[in-house]
Amino acid sequence: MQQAERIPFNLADPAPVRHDWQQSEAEALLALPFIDLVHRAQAVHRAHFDPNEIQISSLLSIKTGACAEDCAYCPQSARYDTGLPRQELLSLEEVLEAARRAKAQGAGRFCMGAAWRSPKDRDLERICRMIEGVKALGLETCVTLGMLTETQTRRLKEAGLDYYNHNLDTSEAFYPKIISTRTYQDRLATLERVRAAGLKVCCGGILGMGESDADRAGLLTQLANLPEHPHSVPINLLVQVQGTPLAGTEKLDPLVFVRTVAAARIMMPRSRVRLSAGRREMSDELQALCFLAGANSIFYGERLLTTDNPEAERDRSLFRRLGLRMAGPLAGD
Ligand code: SAM
Ligand code: DTB
Ligand code: SF4
Repeated sequence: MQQAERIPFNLADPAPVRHDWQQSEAEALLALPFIDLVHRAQAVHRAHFDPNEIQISSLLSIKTGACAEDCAYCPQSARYDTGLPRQELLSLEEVLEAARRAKAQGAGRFCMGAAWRSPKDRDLERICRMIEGVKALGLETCVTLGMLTETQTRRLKEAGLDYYNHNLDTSEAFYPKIISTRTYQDRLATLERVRAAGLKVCCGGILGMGESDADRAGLLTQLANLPEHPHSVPINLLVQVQGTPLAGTEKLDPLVFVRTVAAARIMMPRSRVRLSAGRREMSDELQALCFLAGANSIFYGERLLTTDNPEAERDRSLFRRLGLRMAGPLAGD
């Protein structure tokens, strides 16, 4: 607690952008009295954003299941029997049809996810056509395809891609308990190639995997100390899927989830902090607390990649009750 009190906090300049966060500072932030923490986060939020505006992204799984990786949370790994039907790479027309529907529902960004360790060059060219087509509809584009080479990041940039999603998922210390088939350093190397190609980075993690406060602080410290803060920071709550090793993990205290959102807002003041997977399990009140703590983006639409998201009508009603507005298409960040 004492350490957090020493973290400079000036209401007149609440949100300095820093890249030199210490793990101990992040831990101290997470341990602040809840009201102090949320107040700080809301002050930071208001210094950079309209607090009543939420950015809206829609997700589509363009290649589903049969993934070679062993991510312990993921229903798409070929190593776990989750009963998920596999689906090869969708056609361009199928993707554009889904993007048109997302736009009609109010999405500003369309995110396409593929269950790959890394894309083959032949597949990447098909993805480039999808990016061009989605952009032509007037949507921002995001893809998440696994690890990339330098040439691949360049091809994606040339195709007009706006964002690349590649999560660190958790702290470096906890990571080996979750994934063994690729390293934390592999992830950092892909993120560096994405940044160097001039793509915007979308990078965050998952909470509720049995990690500790120190792990949550470690994840936020890694994210905030990247050469540039990620433009978008998805904070996912683990969606527990039967058949994955993490099914049955003890549920995270929802207030710890809110605390982590608040600390993310304080440590990455200009980033879009996205309340991502797991909203279906959250009450309206918990989501409202997350928005108060500085979350200002959601995934919208009935489906995430392979699991359910809240019904669009439930979200519209929540937004009405909270007086929140959806940021228009191309509002970006
Ligand atoms: N295969 C690529 C990769 O992993 O880099 C891209 C798709 S992968 C499904 C994208 C992200 O979704 C993962 O990094 C993870 O953070 C998130 N995710 C996957 N399964 C999840 C689950 N059950 N609950 C919460 N987040 C999940
Ligand atoms: C992110 O951080 N969360 C999204 C998106 N990036 C690709 C994925 C959530 C997946 C949840 C489990 C599923 O639906 O398969
Ligand atoms: Fe494969 Fe991505 Fe799932 Fe890991 S998170 S198993 S890489 S689809």
